[in-house]
Amino acid sequence: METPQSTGCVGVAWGTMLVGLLLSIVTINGVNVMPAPGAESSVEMIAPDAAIWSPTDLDWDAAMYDLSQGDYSAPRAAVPPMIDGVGDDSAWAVAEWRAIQFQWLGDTPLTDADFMGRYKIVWTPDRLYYLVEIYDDMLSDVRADPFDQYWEDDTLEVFVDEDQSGGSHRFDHSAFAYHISLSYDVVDLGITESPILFNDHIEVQRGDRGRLSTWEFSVLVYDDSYQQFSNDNVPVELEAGKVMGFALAYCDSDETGTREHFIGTYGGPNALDAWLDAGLFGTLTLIP
Ligand SMILES: [Ca+2]
Ligand SMILES: [Ca+2]
Ligand SMILES: [Ca+2]
Ligand SMILES: [Ca+2]
Repeated sequence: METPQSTGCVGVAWGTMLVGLLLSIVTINGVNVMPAPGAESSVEMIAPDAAIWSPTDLDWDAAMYDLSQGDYSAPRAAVPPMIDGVGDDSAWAVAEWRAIQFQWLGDTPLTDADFMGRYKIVWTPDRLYYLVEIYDDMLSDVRADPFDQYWEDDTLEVFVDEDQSGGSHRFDHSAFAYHISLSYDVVDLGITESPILFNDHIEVQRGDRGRLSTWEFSVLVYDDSYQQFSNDNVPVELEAGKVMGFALAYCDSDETGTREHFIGTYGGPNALDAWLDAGLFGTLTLIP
């Protein structure tokens, strides 16, 4: 990863940019937390406080970039984390950081000033829990419609393949490719080959401190028997030793209103095809 030279130009750019956070924000321990879904997806552009949180402010261990190979061992949470966008829960203390570092898409090399990301995962029998920290110089969501080119706005993608079957999952539920928007809509393609909302699968809150966003969320895990039009789907009960396919990725849109970079938890020449092929995912192992 490159070392940023300056972020000053970004601060200037913000002065001329439409800045509107139409959703109300609450503050927890000094962290701005986006409210739960319910309001319209009306975020047009969110301006982080340029005065704080440059990449060099982050005390992130550079060694983590060498450790991540796209696999993760998630410890069981004795006490489930509170989904509030603040990562101070006891459960997170026992999980290790891994990096979101592989550039899957983008014409220009990624820089630390543009994007950095890391994550932790823990579990309970009921859910997976994720803590994801994203340093992004510009949060951008220019489409209020959650189905309108949802991958072109800033979006966190969560890939889950319950039985690690791999293979195609584009229009079925052999695996899920949840796209979480800045306003908490969760979208994936359904069996009708159209995007649908899966907001009931993921509970999420994001805390923003300057340009550092802490995404904290839980995921209900469904297997490939999931029925899109049924109300009787039952999440899988998780247990130690379970192995799943998983990945995380971030669609980074800044000035252009399109996905300028796409950064994931594993690498490889066909990494970008995660939305088509679950065989590319890393391995998530649940440990006691
Ligand atoms: Ca928390
Ligand atoms: Ca960026
Ligand atoms: Ca599967
Ligand atoms: Ca961005």
